Amino acid sequence: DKTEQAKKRAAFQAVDEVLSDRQVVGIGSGSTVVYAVERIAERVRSEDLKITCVPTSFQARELIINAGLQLSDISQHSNLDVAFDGADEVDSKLNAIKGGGGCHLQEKIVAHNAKLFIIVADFRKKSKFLCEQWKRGIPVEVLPLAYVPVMKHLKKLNGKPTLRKGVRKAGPVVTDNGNFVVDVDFGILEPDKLQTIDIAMHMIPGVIETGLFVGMADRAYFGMEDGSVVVI
Ligand code: DER
Repeated sequence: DKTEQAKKRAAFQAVDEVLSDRQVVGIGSGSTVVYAVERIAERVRSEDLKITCVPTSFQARELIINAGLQLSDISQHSNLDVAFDGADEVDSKLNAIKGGGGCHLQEKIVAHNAKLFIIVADFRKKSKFLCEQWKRGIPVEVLPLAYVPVMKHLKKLNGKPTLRKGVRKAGPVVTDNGNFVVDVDFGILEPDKLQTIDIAMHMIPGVIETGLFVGMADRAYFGMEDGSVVVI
């Protein structure tokens, strides 16, 4: 369908333009990055590239293994050449909301330690401001024992926090790191407000990481509905 084709075109173009031999590559989480891994594996085989992959989640680790790519970790490769990842929404200044899949903690660590952080997404993620289209709030990874006071402090920041519940699992979602996810709605977020909100959330003891990727992305590839790919 249109969205899957858009994801694939964005991911393939990003990999074709950025991937080169002997790189250490961060592999993000979600459904769009699946196409990036598909293209990386294709190029590794056809061009005999030496690529080392660092995962950002259990899902990413499985993707790397199943694609037959070289698996490593952030301890052995803490200076990545590039990280490819999806996003829930990207604004015109390349700020992003991530964590829709509950994997933003490891994604942010990998993105922060990559020379180039590349977002691949479909047209639904391209916005002027954050939370214009993405209406599920900012994902925040929270220490389980502290989630009640953390929710209280997020409300004091004028956020509307919701503990993310499992779908086919009773009780809250538990991340790959054993923590909870709280989604916080702050309404539409202009770029110049993001840093302040991100820092304020980080100051709450028990908040482990937020899904606000402020000024972290170097480039974003969007697969558009008309079949084109827009790069910002
Ligand atoms: O959870 C995440 O951060 C994912 O990268 C998510 O934001 C993108 O998932 P998608 O590619 O399935 O839309």
